[in-house]
Amino acid sequence: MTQTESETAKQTQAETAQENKPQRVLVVGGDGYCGWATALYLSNRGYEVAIMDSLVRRHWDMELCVETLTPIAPIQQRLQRWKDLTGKSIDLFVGDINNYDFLSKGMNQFQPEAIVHFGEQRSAPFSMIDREHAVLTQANNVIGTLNILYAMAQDFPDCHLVKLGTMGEYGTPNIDIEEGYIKIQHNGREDTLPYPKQPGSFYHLSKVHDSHNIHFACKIWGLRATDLNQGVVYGVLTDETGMDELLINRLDYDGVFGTALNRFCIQAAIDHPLTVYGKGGQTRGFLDIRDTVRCVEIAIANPAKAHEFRVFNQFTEMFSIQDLATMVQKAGTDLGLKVEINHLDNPRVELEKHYFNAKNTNLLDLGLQPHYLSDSLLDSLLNFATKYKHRVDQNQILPKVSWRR
Ligand code: NAD
Ligand code: USQ
Repeated sequence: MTQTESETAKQTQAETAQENKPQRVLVVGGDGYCGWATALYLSNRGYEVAIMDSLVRRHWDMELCVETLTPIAPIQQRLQRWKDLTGKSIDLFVGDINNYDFLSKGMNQFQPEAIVHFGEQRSAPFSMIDREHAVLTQANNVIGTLNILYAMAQDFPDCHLVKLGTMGEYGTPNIDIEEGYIKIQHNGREDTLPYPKQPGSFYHLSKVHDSHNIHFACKIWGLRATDLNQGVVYGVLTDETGMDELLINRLDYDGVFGTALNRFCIQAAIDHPLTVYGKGGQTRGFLDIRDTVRCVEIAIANPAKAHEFRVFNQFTEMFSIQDLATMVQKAGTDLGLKVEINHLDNPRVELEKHYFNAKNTNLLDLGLQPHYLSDSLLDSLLNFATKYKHRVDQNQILPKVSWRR
């Protein structure tokens, strides 16, 4: 072999090793509901994963005197159990991404090729409690994301940011909802522009502010980012979190952090009437947590290009709240539960009857095979809720936060 041939062979070997090297993914917010399931899923799929989390969500739970239905172990114990079971290590960085020094040091230590950013205050009712909670939500979310953008621009310009946004950024317009952008003709001219945003809480607004900041950073610094506008997530078990009691995921049912379908299943399990707010005609996009983790992997495996700010609507089905309540009632009755539906005065200011037709083809085109809401999933969620129903605090079921002043 000539010297040139041997150098070429070495280079090819190095390139192959590089290609086969597991991708390093930093999961910010990896101690939370979506983040924990995603971190384990990616680790199981061969990615090198690190979790960065301030554990502030556990602190907010304590402040509100609420607890997940499922007893979740401390993050260090969770990770040790994962390692014992699978032999796979997940690095842990405990700290607040609002602290730029902490964030930048952690990123430089781990050297991420992709960052999945779940690390925000994610409850609409929490953000509407009072001025302090609105400010906390927007400061926590907007500054954290801005810090990530600066850290990427400074040291990791090729890293791909996969950011969790929300379908709630769009609100409920009387036209079809596109994926991030809309073609508009105006006075004889045409442009493709960011889709208009009409969010319904200070939390949802924080996501809109994030989206604008990320879009701008991609434009001026050439960063690459995918905004996953996720709908309401339901379910609790994934292949990984179901492996062991110590790996169990959180399942919120309280009036602040609990979300619609999960709440309804737990209410049915404890014989509490389902809490439909107002007429229940509010329609939203929903998805199974097993699809959340897969969507994130799809986004990582198909990265955005430099300068690109890509938006995927991440949900698999649309339901009205009344539809969901009726489905839970039927599934519960079949299991021998007595399930009533209550229509409460709506604590939120939102349309209870409206047009809602959102596009969601981007992730499907990249290979997402959805888990649709089924009787068997509802059965398993109801059985799961029944197993842990002794942990329910009945005082935390009814909504206590009002949007009105
Ligand atoms: P979660 O509250 O269970 O988890 C969020 C995690 O982020 C927590 O562990 C928290 O400690 C951490 N965190 C918050 N602020 C942080 C900070 N400044 N620094 C470091 N860590 C911080 O929430 P979730 O339900 O897993 O949601 C995750 C993301 O997905 C959020 O951005 C949310 O807006 C989005 N999302 C969630 C849903 C849903 O139905 N759960 C739907 C759509 C979008
Ligand atoms: N609702 C009820 N009864 C309940 C709870 C909720 O009728 O007991 C109604 C609400 O009024 C609302 C709808 O159900 O119309 C959804 O409320 P939710 O609490 O399930 O979800 P939401 O506040 O929108 O927030 C959740 C997550 C958030 C995410 C969002 C996605 O907490 O992080 O961004 O879902 S989306 O809804 O698509 O914006």
